[in-house]
Amino acid sequence: MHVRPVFLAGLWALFLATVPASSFATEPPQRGIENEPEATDQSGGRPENLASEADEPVRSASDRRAGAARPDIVLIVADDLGWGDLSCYGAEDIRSPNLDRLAEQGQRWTHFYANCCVCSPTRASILTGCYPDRVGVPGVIRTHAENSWGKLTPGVPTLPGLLSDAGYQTAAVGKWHLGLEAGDHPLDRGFDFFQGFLGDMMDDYFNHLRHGNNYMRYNRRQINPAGHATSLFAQWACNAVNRMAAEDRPYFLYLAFNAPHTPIQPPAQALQAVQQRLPGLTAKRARLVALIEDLDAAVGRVLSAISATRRDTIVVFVSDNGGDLNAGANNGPLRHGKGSKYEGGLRVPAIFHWPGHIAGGQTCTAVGVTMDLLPTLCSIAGADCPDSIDGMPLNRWLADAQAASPPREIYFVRREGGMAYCGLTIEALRHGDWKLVHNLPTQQFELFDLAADPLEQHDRAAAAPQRLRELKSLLMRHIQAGGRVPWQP
Ligand SMILES: [Ca+2]
Repeated sequence: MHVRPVFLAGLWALFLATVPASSFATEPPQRGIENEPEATDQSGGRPENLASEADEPVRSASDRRAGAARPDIVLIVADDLGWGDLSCYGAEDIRSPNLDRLAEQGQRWTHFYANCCVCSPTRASILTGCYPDRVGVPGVIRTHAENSWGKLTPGVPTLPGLLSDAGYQTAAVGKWHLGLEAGDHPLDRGFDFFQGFLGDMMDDYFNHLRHGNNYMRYNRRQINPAGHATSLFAQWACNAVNRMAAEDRPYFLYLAFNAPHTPIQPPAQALQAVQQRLPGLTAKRARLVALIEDLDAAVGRVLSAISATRRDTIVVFVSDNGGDLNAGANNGPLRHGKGSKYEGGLRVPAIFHWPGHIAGGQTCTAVGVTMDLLPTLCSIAGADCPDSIDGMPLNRWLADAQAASPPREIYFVRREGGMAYCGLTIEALRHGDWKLVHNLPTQQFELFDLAADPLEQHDRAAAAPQRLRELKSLLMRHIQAGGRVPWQP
C-alpha cells in the first residue's frame, strides 16, 4: 500500500487553494458559455442518469447555432499522467511550460476525475458521456479475448458522431484502445479520419508493436511509420489541424497520446536534458520526467499549429487515469495510483483553454469527471445531446470557476482478470464529500469523509454504519444498471 505522509496534505492544500488570478490577466467570460442555473441536490441518487434536464437545462441546438459561431474543439488525452506530474500541478522536478501556459491562460481543475482507474473505461466515458459499464466497457479491452473485459455497445452515440451531425469535421489521432473488432474502428464510431494506434498499449515507443503486431493505421490502412510515438502523434495532429482548418466548417480533433504510459521510453535527447538538469534524480524517475517533458513539448507543437490557424478554438487537456506508481509517477499526496479506486488512481489533471470565453488564471475546485466532457462540448458546439447520458455539462464553472458546486454522486467501476480479480470488480462511489471504496474483490468496503480526510487515511465504515448502508445501496443500484449491458462481443 502506497501512503504518502499526511503532513504533506497541508502544503498541498495551501498550493491548491492558491488561485493564481493575481498573476495573470483575467478576462470576463464572453459569448459561448452560458451561466446555467445551479443543479438541485442530487443526493437522492439516480445511478442511471445523474444529469437530468431538470437539473441542467441546456438550450436547444438550433437556438445555440443561431446565436454564436461554433469553435473548433481539440481534446487532448494523456495516458497515465498523474495528478501531480505537471509543474502547474505542483511537480518540482518537471518542466511542462506548454501545459503550464495552457493552465495560466485557461482554467485548471483540482478535483477532476477519470471515470476509471484504467484506460479503456475512461476512454469509453469520454466518447459516450456515460458510465463505462453502461456502454459495455467495465474493464480494459485487450487484444487477447481471454483477458479482455469490454465491448463498446454497438450503435451507442459518440461525441464525434454527435458533433458530425452538427456539422463538424472530426478526426482521431493517437491511441484508440476501444476495440479491434469489426465495427469498433474509429471510422465506425463516428470519426471521419483516424491516424494512430488501434491497440491497447505499445511494447515499444519506437517500433510501435504490441505482441509483435502492428496496429498503426492511416484510416483503415496499416502503416509502418518511423519515429517516437509521441512525435508521430503530434505531427499527425498538426497535419489534421492544418487540413481541417482549411475548410469553412468547424472541426473536432481527439488527440490521445500514449505517453506517459509504460514502457517508459523517452527520446534520448529529452532524457539527457533531464539528467543534466537534475543529476540527483533516480534513473527511473528521470525517464518518466523526460517522457512527460517530451509529451509537453509535443503538446506545444500542436498548440502552435492551432494558434497559427487564428480560429476560435477550445482546447481541453485531461489524463485517462492516475499515474502508475510502479513507473515512478507522482500523484501528489493522493493515496495510491493507477489501477486503484483511491484518489490517486482517479483524480487527474484537467485544463480548459478557450481565449475570450474562459477567463485565464482560474483554478476550479468543483467536482468534474471525464463523462462530463461530452455534454459540455456538445453544448458549446450546439450539438444535440442524448437524454440517456450520465455526464453533466460543466459550462457553469467554465463561465465562473467559483460557481456553487452542489453535491453530486459519481460511480467508479472496474472489471479485471488476473489472480487478484479473477474477472470480479472493484468499485467506488463519491457521494457529496463521502466516498465508498471497494478496492479489491477480497477487501471490505471502506468509507471516507473526503472533506475531513481528503487523503483517505481514516476508514469511517465502523463509525458511520447508516451512511455506509446508504452508499452501498446506491452502489448496488448502479451495479444492476451496468449489469444489464453486455460487455463481451
Ligand atoms: Ca491509461
